[in-house]
Amino acid sequence: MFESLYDLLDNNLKKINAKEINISGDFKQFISKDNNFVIKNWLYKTKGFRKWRVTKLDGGEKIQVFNTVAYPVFEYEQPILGVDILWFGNSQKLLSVLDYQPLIQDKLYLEKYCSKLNAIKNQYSEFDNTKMKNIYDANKYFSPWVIICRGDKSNLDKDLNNIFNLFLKEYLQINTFFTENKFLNLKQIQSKHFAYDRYSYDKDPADKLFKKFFGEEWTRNFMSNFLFTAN
Ligand code: BLA
Repeated sequence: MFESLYDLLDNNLKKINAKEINISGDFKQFISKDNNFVIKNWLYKTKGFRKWRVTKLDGGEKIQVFNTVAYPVFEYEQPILGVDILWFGNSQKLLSVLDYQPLIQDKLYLEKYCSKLNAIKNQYSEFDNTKMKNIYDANKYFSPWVIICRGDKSNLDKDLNNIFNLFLKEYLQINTFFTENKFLNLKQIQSKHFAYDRYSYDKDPADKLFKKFFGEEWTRNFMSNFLFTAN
């Protein structure tokens, strides 16, 4: 599932000359002992991005996940791109979260780098949700315009591809036309990126799933050596 999102991303990565980086076989693809869950990962690097990772989890009817995070080079203060899209087949529920994850909560920074999100979601009313449960702190690495949809099959079929497409295009524009930092210097950017990984490592509810599907040892390795390497 989510092949169309993957293809969209792949096409855009090709356009920006992203190079695929080799990753260990255990991360490339890992299958649970009971054969019910398969996780696949990809890692890229390109001019404006020091790390762009993609994860697909295929758990059949139970769960499908498309997750991607783009870390700009430390020279650019632009937000980190974060996408977490989950389909729960048994309950037929979609959770999709897309954000330009801000490094700081300064109003002018948010306005400059994140406010385009508002224009995107205004076109898709069912994705116009910003309310989070309390897994993450909404004021830490999330923008005021984070796109959240708790929806169903109709949202999945109808709007998700268009939203992802717009979301990606706008974000890549910021990167392509980046000129100068106005809010943070290189050292501060680096430290925010590290803190983002540390924070996400601590908060991401994915590790509970991974432990259940793929075991403690693989999960620990995957969390620190693929998902959140800078923590
Ligand atoms: C929520 N993400 C979740 C949940 C799970 C995952 C199980 C809870 C689902 C629920 O509340 O019903 C699962 N996260 C994963 C998996 C991966 C993962 C399998 O990272 C695999 C790599 N999460 C991110 C990124 C963002 C993000 C980059 O990884 C940023 C956009 C957001 N996920 C995010 C948010 C929630 C969530 C905000 C909670 C939604 C809410 O509070 O309503």
